[in-house]
Amino acid sequence: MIYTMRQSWRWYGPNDPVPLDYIRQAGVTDIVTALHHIPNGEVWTVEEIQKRKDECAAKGLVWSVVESVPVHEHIKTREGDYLRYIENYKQSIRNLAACDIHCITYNFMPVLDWTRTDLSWEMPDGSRALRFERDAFLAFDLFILERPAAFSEYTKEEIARAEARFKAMSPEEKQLITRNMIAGLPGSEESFTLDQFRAALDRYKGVDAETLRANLIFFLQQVCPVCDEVGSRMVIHPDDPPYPILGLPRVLSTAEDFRRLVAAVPNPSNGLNLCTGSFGVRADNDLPAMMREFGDRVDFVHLRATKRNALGDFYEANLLEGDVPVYEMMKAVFEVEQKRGFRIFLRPDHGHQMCDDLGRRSNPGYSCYGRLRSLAELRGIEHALIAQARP
Ligand code: CS2
Ligand code: MN
Repeated sequence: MIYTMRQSWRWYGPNDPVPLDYIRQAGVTDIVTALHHIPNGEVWTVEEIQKRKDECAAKGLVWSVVESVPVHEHIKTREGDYLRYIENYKQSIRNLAACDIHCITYNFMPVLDWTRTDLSWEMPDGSRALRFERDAFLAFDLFILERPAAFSEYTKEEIARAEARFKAMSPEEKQLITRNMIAGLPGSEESFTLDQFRAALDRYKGVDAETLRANLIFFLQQVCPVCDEVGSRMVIHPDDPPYPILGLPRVLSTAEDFRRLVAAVPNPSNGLNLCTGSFGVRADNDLPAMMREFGDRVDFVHLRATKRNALGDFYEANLLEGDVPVYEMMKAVFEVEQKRGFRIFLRPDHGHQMCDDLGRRSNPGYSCYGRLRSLAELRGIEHALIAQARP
């Protein structure tokens, strides 16, 4: 028997411009979604979960992965009502298991989920990509957000470059970058005004990386026993980008970060969502090696390729043209699957806006054709791996 990837696709629910009918035609079997309408910290009830499951089932699709049950900010800083939020989280885990959903994605990034300066960067072929431009990001941090500590965190040269970048920005560009940074990308359930954003950052003043790590460990020590009991797994999504930004601490950017997490919480339910696009922004992350090392705990993989330059900018490239060794990665996934006798959930992560995606509303990164293109390429690679594995 050959174990192959469980082809999955992220769907934002009934408001997603890419409907289930299209997703079905993409040929996937499994849906990755979340109950985005339930406020962060509240319990996901069996009724609400089942309702969403039924919607998927009506189209012949199975909701099997949650991305994400959001972790309330108070759990990350361990203050306020955090114990109640953890109890609620446990209840959501039990309720999801009751509906036969056992793979739960989450992240532990303070304040912001993923961050990009440009959501519609034109590629030479006319398609549009997500991009992180370091000078523009610094310009936002120093001269729009005006975060006081920022001036001591960057070098003189960086500040000078950011200032030049800022001065060259039109009012529209300033507005757009502000919106991209704080208005909330899909998946992040939070959006802010500049003042609210400053207040949210301020809440992390006394929280350094070791404190945040301790808070993550505490959280997992509470929820993992529940997962072990009901046969579920928490899979953490890496930081994006995988280094500190805006003075915020980071705890899941490298292989060593996950190693430390497993050492602290060895429960089998402590798992990883290996997102190649996020980890791949760092040249020191060896993705296939990470897949092999952590394979027993990786139930969910995001495939996407970023392309970085020496300045610290990166953009989301065509799947096979970025810095991510996609073939080697797929090979590692395939090997782990045979070793475990387990089919890993795998989805194309962000794709370009291309063809009919252009000029249509879509959640940034989650257009239809761009992801179809990546999925087709991934399938091709797996198809070849299967052929080679046959006796
Ligand atoms: C993003 C994130 O990289 C990604 O897939 O879409 O929003 C991701 O879903 C979360 O960080 C997971 O908790
Ligand atoms: Mn991802």
